[in-house]
Amino acid sequence: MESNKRGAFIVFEGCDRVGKSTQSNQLFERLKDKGVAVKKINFPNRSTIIGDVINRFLKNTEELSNEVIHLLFSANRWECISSIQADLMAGTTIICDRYAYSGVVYSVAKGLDFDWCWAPDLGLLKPDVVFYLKANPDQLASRDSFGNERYEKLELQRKVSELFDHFNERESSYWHQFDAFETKQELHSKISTITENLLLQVAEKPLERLT
Ligand code: NYM
Ligand code: MG
Repeated sequence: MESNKRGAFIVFEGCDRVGKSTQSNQLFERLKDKGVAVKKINFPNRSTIIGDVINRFLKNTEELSNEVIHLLFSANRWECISSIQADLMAGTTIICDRYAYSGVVYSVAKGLDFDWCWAPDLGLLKPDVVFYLKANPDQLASRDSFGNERYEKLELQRKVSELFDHFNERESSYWHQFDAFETKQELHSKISTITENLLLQVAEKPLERLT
């Protein structure tokens, strides 16, 4: 029987190595254990043709201009959006590691214009909630070393962090900021409480678009 209650669209955002994957996986496991229909996805989605180009760019085996890679990251969301919408409308909750906000902050950190960067993502589905894990990148660097991917550099992460703060203020009605240095368990418990309340309300909330 098809559920008439849509799923929730949940996004995790934050700098590299801040713990998004850990927290999104824990939330996914918890909802699954509770019998909630849930899927975990992430952007970039490296499994598509566009995602493969993005992957090569991130691994430094492909050079692309700032504008071109920006538009590919956005296109990578657009190519997945109809399947995300279908899942949500069928009652499946989506937990998404990074979304359009990452798209904007990494490109603006490299020097592109904010409005130009936001434009290609206009009209994508708007998340019901964004969990923003915040940490000072200088502290993150001492906690754990960055990997070899493009962007995993302290100077850039400092800019990225400021730009996420800007989004957190601008989109404050559905963003929740957390201190990434709280224990995994504390974070998980706060995030779960907000999610469980959201799941009760989501039936009455129409899906919106990014504006
Ligand atoms: N990234 C991710 C962007 O620059 N633009 C985007 O639109 C998205 C979704 O990709 N350093 C960057 C941020 C990360 C990198 O993501 C790979 P992850 O979550 O570290 O695998
Ligand atoms: Mg990363």
